[in-house]
Amino acid sequence: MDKQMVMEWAKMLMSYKFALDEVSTKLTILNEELQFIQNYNPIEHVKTRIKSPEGIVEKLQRKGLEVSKENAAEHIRDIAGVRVICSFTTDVYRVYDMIRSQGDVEVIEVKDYIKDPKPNGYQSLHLIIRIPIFLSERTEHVKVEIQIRTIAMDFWASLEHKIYYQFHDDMPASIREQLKATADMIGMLDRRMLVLKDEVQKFSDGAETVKLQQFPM
Ligand code: 0O2
Repeated sequence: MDKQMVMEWAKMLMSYKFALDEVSTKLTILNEELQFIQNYNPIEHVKTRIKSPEGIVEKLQRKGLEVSKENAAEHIRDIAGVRVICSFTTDVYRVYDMIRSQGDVEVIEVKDYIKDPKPNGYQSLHLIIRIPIFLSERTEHVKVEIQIRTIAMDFWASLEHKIYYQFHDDMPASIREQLKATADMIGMLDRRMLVLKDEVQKFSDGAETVKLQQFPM
């Protein structure tokens, strides 16, 4: 890359960084508002990352595309990535609903790997959104990939990612099978946790009624 090209790529990546800042702020506002009005926050934590120039070049080459800024912007949709970690599966869809109902967010694609897990067991809800960022002399519309999943799904995906990088496409069948079995356990764990949450909720609703009976308004 010559100096001019490096400058152009740096400028492009800056726009993605601003898009990540915007999405992070949106998520923080939603979480803090729900904490305030319902004493409940659906988001455990948020991680953001910008794909490295090397990662972008590698993905363009893998897709058989010429390495250019234009191709990157058009074909690589996860240059800006946000990972939202929730406690429960219901929170995942709640966060999705809140994101898609924002006026300046355009949802381009949804892949629901929770409803239909990948053959290896991977579960997560993936969105590609486009949001405007307002610069000094123009407005740009930038794509951001958002992965929303539970703590349990994230635990599995992080470990699977490390194991995958050790073997790439040569993963021994026994390891693949064990990973799939653990992914099924993760699904079961999330369903059990949801049942438990509903039961706990019933207890706190009951406690609330008792409190109201003791202190009539
Ligand atoms: P990294 O290093 O996390 O960025 P596309 O990006 O749309 O061209 P694809 O595969 O159709 O390609 O997109 P998809 O299915 O939405 O998955 C994109 C990202 O989801 C991956 O990015 C991973 O972060 C994550 N992901 C998808 N499948 C798996 C999986 O089986 N295991 C784990 N651990 N993560 C997965 P990258 O660019 O591959 O990697």
